Amino acid sequence: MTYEQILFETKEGVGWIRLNRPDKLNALTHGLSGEALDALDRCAKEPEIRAVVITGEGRGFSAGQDLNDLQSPEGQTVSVADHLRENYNRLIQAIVDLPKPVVAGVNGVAAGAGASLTFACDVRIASDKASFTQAFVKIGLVPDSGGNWLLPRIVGFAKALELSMTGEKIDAAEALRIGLVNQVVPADEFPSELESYAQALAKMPTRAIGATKRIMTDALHLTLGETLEREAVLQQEQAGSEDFREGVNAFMEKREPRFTGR
Ligand code: LHQ
Repeated sequence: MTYEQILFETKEGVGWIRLNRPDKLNALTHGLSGEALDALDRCAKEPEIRAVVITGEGRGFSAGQDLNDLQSPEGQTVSVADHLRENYNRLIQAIVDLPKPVVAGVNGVAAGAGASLTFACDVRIASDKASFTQAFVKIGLVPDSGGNWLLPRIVGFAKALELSMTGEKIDAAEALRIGLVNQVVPADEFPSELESYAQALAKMPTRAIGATKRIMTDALHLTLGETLEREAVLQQEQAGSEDFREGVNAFMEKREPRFTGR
């Protein structure tokens, strides 16, 4: 697939997905969602990719649904439910299911489904120019793209509900204070910090990270007993990995481990 609305490259173990409609603050279209989904699929399948970054070109991360793109190519108004099923639901599920770490590099404003996209990622690194708004309510909609499931799990129910009912735009400092982002970096250092962060993740034991992500997400709806059993099975799998052998050997030999993701 050739990409027109995203940029995609692989660099030193990191798959970079850059939303690329800067004039529209990377507002999401059907085309952009399809391209991002294709790129995520490549990131999942290509073994040399061991961490993924989703970020935005220009001054925005993503302004959410492109409000000019709610018609089919034939000019018909599309069913919103079908639009969500076909685009955002698949995108959010693909990020959460991807068995590798996914970092949102939040360079600027993230609104509506654009904000949900960052919530689906495992880590949010923000520029001090970033902001977040659950913009849905401002146009008479409910949060979508997993916002009702993901945001309360990140910041807690009360804050998630408040942000969703008011649509208030919060800046990076407030996002850090409420635990919505993991780190805030000055805008001029943001590209290099984001790259270093992602490269460090790409050198870690990828399989263990993928499994951690999976079990912690599953544990949200499991009992303690079920989780303990799931841990036993998953740990057995990890114990057969090359990275486990390397990790233990490196510890014994008092040297830095060289993980390969196998
Ligand atoms: C945009 C957009 C945009 C098009 C800025 N579309 N052009 C799912 C299924 C079906 C239905 C609908 O929704 C959904 C899920 C959703 O995501 S709903 C939420 C949709 N998003 C919004 O309602 C956010 C609308 N945008 C804004 O509130 C502001 O633009 C934010 C707060 C994001 C940024 O404000 P500013 O920094 O002041 O920038 P701006 O407003 O001046 O925008 C810059 C340009 O981007 C401007 O174009 P122009 O040609 O005038 O320079 C905007 O029209 C365009 N743009 N968001 N969603």
